Amino acid sequence: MKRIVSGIKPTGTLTLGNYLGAIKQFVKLQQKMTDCEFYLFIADMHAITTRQVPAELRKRTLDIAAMYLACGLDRERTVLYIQSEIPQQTELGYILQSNVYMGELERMTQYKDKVAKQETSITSSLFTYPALMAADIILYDADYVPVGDDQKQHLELTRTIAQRFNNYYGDFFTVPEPLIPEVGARIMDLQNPEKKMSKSDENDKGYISMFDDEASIRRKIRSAVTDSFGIIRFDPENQPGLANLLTIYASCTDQSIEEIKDQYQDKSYKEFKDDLAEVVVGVLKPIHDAYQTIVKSQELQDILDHGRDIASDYAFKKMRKCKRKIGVGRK
Ligand code: ATP
Ligand code: LTN
Repeated sequence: MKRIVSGIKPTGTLTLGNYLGAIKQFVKLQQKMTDCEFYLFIADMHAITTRQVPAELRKRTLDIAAMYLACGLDRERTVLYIQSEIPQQTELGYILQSNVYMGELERMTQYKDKVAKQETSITSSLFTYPALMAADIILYDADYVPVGDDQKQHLELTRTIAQRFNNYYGDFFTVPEPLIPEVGARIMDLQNPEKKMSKSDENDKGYISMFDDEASIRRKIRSAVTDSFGIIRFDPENQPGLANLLTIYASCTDQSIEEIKDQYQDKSYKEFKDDLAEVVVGVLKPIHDAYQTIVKSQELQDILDHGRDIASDYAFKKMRKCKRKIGVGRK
C-alpha cells in the first residue's frame, strides 16, 4: 500500500492558505487515492525552532489535530499523531543532519526569508530544519507528500538526502514525491498579494484565519487589495490581488478560474467580493462548528493515542534497522 505523509506546524493560527494549499488536498486525495494510507501529524518540534509560549503551543497542537478532523478526513484511514510523541523522528533528524551540507541548507528560501525578517536570535534548529523535515517523511517511507508550493524546495532537498543516504549505505529509504495542487498551492496575502498568506504575519488583515468569525471574514475580503482596472480577469502579473481572490474562489468551489471569470465578466469588484465572502464563509463555518465539538472530545484523544501507536510501531522498526545500517550501537 502506498503511503502519504504530511505535517503542519502549530505556530500562529491556521489560515485559509493552509486549508486550501494543504488540508483540503489531503481530503481530496483521500477520496481519490483509495489505496493509500495517510500519515498526518502536527509538527510541534518544528514549531520550537522559533520561540513559543508553552501553554499556547500545546493548545494549538490540539487545535490543529481537531481541525484536520473537522475538515473531513476519514478517521479510519488517517494515522493522526503529534511529532514529538514519536522520538525516532527527531533521532533520525539528527542522523540526517550528517547527510546534508551547510551549502544546501543555506540555499533554503524559507530559512533565508525568516532570517531576513528576524535578523537576530536565529536558532541553529531553524537552520537544520530541513533535516528534521526529511526525517518526518522518509522515516515512514512516504511515497507522496502533499504540500503547498512553498515547501517544494524542502521536498527536493528531502529527495536529495534520501538518495545520498541510499547511495552510501545501500537502498534503504523510499524517495518521496511531492504532490502540489494545481490551484490553491500559493494563496497570497490579502493586503500584499506579492507575498504568501502566512499565519506568522503581524498584520491580521492579510490573512483569513480558520477561526475567524463571519464578520471578520467578510471585512477582510471587502478590504482586500485589488487594482484600479475595474475589470474581472485573471492576470497575476498586473492584477495580483484580484488573481489571488479568483484563485481563492476557484479553490473553494472547485470551479475553474475560467468559469468564474466568465460568470463575473460584467460585475463589479464589490459584487465579486461579496459573493466570495459568502463562498469562504460557506466553507469555513461548517468546519469551525465541527471543530468546536471535536476539540473537546475524548474521541480526539483516542485518535491521537491510536495514531501515536501505529506511527511508533513503524518508526521503532525502521530506526532499529537504520542504526544497524549506519553502524551505531551494538548489533
Ligand atoms: P508560516 O507561514 O508561519 O511559515 P506555514 O503556514 O507556511 O507557516 P505550515 O503550517 O507548516 O507552515 O504549513 C502547512 C502546509 O500549508 C504546508 O503544506 C504549506 O505548504 C501550506 N501552506 C502554507 N501557507 C500557504 C499558502 N499561503 N498557500 C498555500 N499553501 C500554504
Ligand atoms: N516544513 C513545513 C511543515 C512540515 C512538513 C513536514 C510538511 C514539517 N514536516 C513533513 C510535509 C511533510 C512548513 O514549514 N510548512
